[in-house]
Amino acid sequence: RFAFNWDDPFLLDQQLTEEERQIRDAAQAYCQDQLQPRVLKAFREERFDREIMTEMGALGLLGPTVSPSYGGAGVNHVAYGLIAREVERVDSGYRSAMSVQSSLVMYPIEAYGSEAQKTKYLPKLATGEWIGCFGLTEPDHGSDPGGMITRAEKVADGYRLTGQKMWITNSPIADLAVVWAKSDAHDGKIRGFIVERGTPGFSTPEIEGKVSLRASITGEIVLDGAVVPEENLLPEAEGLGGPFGCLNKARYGIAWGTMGAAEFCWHAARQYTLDRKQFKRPLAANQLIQKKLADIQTEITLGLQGALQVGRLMDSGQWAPEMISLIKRNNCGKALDIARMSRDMHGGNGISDEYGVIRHMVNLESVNTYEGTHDVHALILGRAQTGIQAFC
Ligand code: TGC
Ligand code: FAD
Repeated sequence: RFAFNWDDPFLLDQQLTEEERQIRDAAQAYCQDQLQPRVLKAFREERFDREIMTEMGALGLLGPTVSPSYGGAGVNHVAYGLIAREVERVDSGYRSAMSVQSSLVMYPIEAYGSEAQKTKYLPKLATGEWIGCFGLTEPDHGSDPGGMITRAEKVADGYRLTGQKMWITNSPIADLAVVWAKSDAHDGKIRGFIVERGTPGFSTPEIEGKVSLRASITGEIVLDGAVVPEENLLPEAEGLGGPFGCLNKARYGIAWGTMGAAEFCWHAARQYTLDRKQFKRPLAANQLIQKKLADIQTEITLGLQGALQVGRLMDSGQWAPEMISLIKRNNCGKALDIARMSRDMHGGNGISDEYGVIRHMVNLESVNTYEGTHDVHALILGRAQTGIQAFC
């Protein structure tokens, strides 16, 4: 009889290449040695340590799919997913910082930027010397970014940007922002602009009091007539396809990342219920507990297998955005259910931040909402199979 591996039932490890395993192991060692010991305090104090970005940069974890000519590691999508899984095993907030920098800042500069923009920005972003943020959401336009009111007006020396972006990961500490605005000079079409810190009229007030993702820093972007030079327009992106192209990459990473958070909760619940005795025997001896563990194991195994398959399809150029909606939606939703279940299996201890599970649970509430809510991805999938657009 072939041995069953309880924590890797479908032998995911065996489906990876040697290089992918090495990248996963290096990311895991950093995350467990350097991030895990910091996260409790960071979450309690609602604090993001700036040096995490330079540490990640030194290990090649920022913009890992970006070409080495611009400072990236040039690895495949599966390796990027494996990194996201290891970072989010510690905290979704750390994965947020990493994936915004990689997929929402470095990717658009590489995919839509001029040669001068790539040379100027990507190497500094890859090392973490510079931090970037991505401004799409507005106070009155979240799920419906096409309704944005931020405007770019052509002026002699470039573009004047006016508007407000809301809920922007990394913005208070960002050295540059990739901002999406409707441009008068381009028939009102959405265009992307690189706005550097220090530009008059550009400010990034912090949003405080988050109950979720407290180890990640979030803010607004206020554009009060901020003028950027002509060369800061991303030349190769026009329309909503520009920001959505970046979201495809980030949503894919989230599908892997959430499985890392779920795995943390699973392993914690298994160990806790093996160790804790009630009614003179381990909690894990009860059928109800074992059913929960079986459900968790099943969902994580299937979720990881789905993420791996979509990664392989992305690497071979056979992917569609709807595949990403499917795994982003399912893996976020399942991870949130698993974190809640794990919290419950820890009893009263489960509400203490010392055990980590309630931190993952509240973090995953944000992850289920950002990058397209759970229901918005259902509507994308509903449209794809009925041909009927339900959201407007
Ligand atoms: P729709 O008519 O569907 O499409 C408009 C144009 O965009 C193109 N497009 C895509 N292109 C590439 N990839 C995709 N996934 C695409 N989806 C759409 C489409 O082909 C079309 O192009 P064209 O040339 O024909 O004009 O647009 P809609 O306005 O009806 O869209 C509706 C909907 C619901 C699908 C969309 O608006 C949506 O996805 N909403 C969710 C918004 C969202 O995800 N926001 C994320 C903000 S960033 C963030 O949350 C970062 S958190 C990061 C962290 O901390 O980790
Ligand atoms: P709404 O769109 O108002 O949705 C509210 C509810 O209504 C949801 O349940 C939604 O599913 C539902 N709903 C909406 N439309 C429909 C419909 N047509 N049919 C049925 N139900 C519908 N954005 C950025 O641009 N950059 C970032 O870096 C970034 N980071 C973020 C970090 C955090 C911590 C958070 C919480 C958000 C972040 N966001 C960012 C914003 C995020 O993408 C939005 O919050 C998300 O897209 C949802 O938009 P909303 O909050 O306006 O909710």
